[in-house]
Amino acid sequence: TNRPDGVRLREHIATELARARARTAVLTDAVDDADLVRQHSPLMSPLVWDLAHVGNQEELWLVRDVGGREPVRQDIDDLYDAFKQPRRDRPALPLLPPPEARAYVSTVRDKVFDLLDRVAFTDRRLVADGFAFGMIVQHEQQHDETMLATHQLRSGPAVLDAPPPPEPRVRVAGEVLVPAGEFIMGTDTDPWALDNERPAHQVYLPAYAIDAAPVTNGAYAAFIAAGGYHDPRWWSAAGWAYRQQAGLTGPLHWRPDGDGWAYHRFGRWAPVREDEPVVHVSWYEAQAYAAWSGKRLPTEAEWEKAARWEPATGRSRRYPWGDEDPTVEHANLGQRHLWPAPVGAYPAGASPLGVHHLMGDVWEWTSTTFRGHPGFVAFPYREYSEVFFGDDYRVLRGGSFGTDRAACRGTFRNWDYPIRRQIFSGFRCARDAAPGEAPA
Ligand code: AVJ
Ligand code: FE
Repeated sequence: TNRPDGVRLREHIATELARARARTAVLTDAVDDADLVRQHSPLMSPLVWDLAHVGNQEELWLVRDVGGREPVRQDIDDLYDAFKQPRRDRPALPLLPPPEARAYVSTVRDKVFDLLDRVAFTDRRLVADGFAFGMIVQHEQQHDETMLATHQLRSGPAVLDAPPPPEPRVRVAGEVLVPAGEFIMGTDTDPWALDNERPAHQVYLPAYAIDAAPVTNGAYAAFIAAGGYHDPRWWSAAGWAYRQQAGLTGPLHWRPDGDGWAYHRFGRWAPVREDEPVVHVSWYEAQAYAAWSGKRLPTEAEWEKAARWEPATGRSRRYPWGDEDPTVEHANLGQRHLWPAPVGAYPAGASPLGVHHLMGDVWEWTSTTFRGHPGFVAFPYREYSEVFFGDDYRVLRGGSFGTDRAACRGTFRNWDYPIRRQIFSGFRCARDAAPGEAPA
């Protein structure tokens, strides 16, 4: 393995910790203190809870566990335990007020930088390759994405700004045929991969076709116009019940606008652009669209093979374009832009078979329920992923415009309830290949 030496690893960790904290600051300094303690939706925490929770997890795992240091604030552990405090109840808790929350996270961070200077990256699994630090970087970035979704639900004038995503550079349409065969799913070697991405294992898939791009707003609007939200034929029983009870008529944050639709994003209304991937749809809506179009959602394995399988060698890559970390040329990630890029904007991010927009833009729903890969071992704690295994959650892949590159790769797995749509979720469709079907 090309394990970086201690100095380079320390520098890398310091950079990633600082990058995450700068983003947390953007998200929490953009609004005033009254806004930080407010709950913008019962689905979300007040932003000030996310802030102190990020610091508390950093204290638990790095200061106390890796460092063996004295607690900074043991008295607040329960308040910031996501399992003890349901989201809807968090605003009523005696939370640290914003100035104290900021002071707390910065005290913890100072101790972590002190620890980082001294820690030995031994073979102890928690510290080998800087894993615990990488886990905490990813944790903060994941909460930053959650806070970005909270901003999207917030009412009031816009407070976040970013340049628009790039324009299309190539035409991308139709499907890509993936031949039958084995591929390696998951990883044993990515140093900061989380427990649910491990171990690497061989999976055989029959031939299938997968969309070259995520389903666009234009295609999704055609489903709405064709009466898709009023025809139970396309919906699962649970999906139809949810559609009826919630009164769904289109993606969250859309409203009719003349002949078309407008999309509310971070405090501003904009016309829905036809060539952008649709975002803010639930798994149930994605499944209904797929059925209406004569297809289905891809399985998680189908998504990963399309994203990682290298036909020339049979090996699996870290990303669709290769093993190098994402750059701005590859994918719309990291809150660099505040909405999905139009299809064809990232030709450098395509897979060898020509599948585009797999990383970034929108999280993609798959048909798969969240479970451990064969040989899964919970690490370092059952509560990161194992307690969510079962039939309740569906897996999402690929990351959105709000996902940082530290928390996104070809093996990275996200999960949520099939009714959820406040997340930056979209999808693409797939189908079984016809017998003898050859690439178009
Ligand atoms: C992997 C995005 C589902 O936000 O619930 C954050 C990540 N775990 N804190 C979540 C997570 C603990 C998790 N998701
Ligand atoms: Fe968390």
